[in-house]
Amino acid sequence: MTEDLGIGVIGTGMIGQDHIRRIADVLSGARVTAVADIDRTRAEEVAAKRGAKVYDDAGALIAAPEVDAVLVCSWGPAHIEAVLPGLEAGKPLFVEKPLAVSQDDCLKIIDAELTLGKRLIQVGYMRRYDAAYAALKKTIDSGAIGAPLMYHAAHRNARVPADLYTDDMAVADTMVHDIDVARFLLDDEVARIRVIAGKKNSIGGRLRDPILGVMEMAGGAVVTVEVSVNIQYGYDIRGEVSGETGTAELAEANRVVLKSGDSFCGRVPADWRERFIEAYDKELQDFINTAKGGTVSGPSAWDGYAIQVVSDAGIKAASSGEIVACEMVKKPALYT
Ligand code: NAD
Ligand code: ISE
Repeated sequence: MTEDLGIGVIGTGMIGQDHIRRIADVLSGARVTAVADIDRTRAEEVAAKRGAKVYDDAGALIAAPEVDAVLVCSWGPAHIEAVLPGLEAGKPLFVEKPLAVSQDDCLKIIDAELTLGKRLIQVGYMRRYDAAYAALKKTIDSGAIGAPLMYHAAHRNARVPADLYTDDMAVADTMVHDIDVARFLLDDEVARIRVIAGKKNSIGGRLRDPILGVMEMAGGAVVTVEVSVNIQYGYDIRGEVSGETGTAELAEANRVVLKSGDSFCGRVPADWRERFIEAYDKELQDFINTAKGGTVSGPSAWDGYAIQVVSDAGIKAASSGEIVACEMVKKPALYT
């Protein structure tokens, strides 16, 4: 395809609008031709700025002739109602995390892709496109620290909406990114998970915050992930791998270190949009480029499924205090 890819966006909330902005103002090779949202007024406002058509539901948008590819940016539980019809129509889909909210639905998506015999789904686990994580992966793969033995991560949000954010979301909405990164950096699947909630941050009200996820990978490496969602000072994402002969860690996210008086300091990003702005740009440019060729790359439906298994186990582990096994179906060859 030489002309611009026509993209239909389902869900025009926070991230839907951010992705529409980047397609229109930053990226190349695509334009937003259609939008749909259960909040029709919101969809119309967004469409008016971009000259896009408005559709009443996912199905109508997917069927529209000006839609070559679809971005699914609605709430997680609504993803499945867009993804299955999208696959049936044979249109490439960029699906924001989570792929779906149950393992059964993830497996239905995998089955539909297997029937097509090619990948049409890229899931929005954008950290794989972040320059710092890519450099960390390259360092591990180079052998510079020997075999990786442990990965320690911290995922700290400045704050979350007290009325909307739940204990389960600390795993299903937030820790899922670190689960993806652990699998990506260590090239392995999570075998077991335990979640510990210790002393509570009084700022979080009823929330169990922070929590610590402790995972054992199939090959034996150990992963720890701190999730704090009311840390106040900013959006702080950390990761360090200990290997047999050395360690490698993400550098600070800021580009400038200010030294003045007897101190030095740098900016902490406000939220994920600031911290991962370039990663979001890269993941969507990759989607546009590959979708034009009729298939996609990046985080796959398998990744979405494997993360869902660990997320479900993590939620169970958090409420029971037990170590919970992460049992997955056999990985189909399409995803190897
Ligand atoms: P949001 O609430 O701001 O927006 C969601 C939009 O989807 C709303 O406008 C809502 O009306 C619409 N919607 C809900 N159900 C719908 C349906 N059935 N059909 C059409 N529209 C529907 O939420 P958000 O923060 O933009 O999150 C959206 C998705 O993006 C979620 O899956 C979330 O996990 C994901 N997300 C990913 C990242 C990331 O870092 N990759 C960051 C934030 C959010
Ligand atoms: C949000 O949904 C995201 O995906 C962000 O990347 C994450 O940092 C945040 O905790 C989630 O709520």
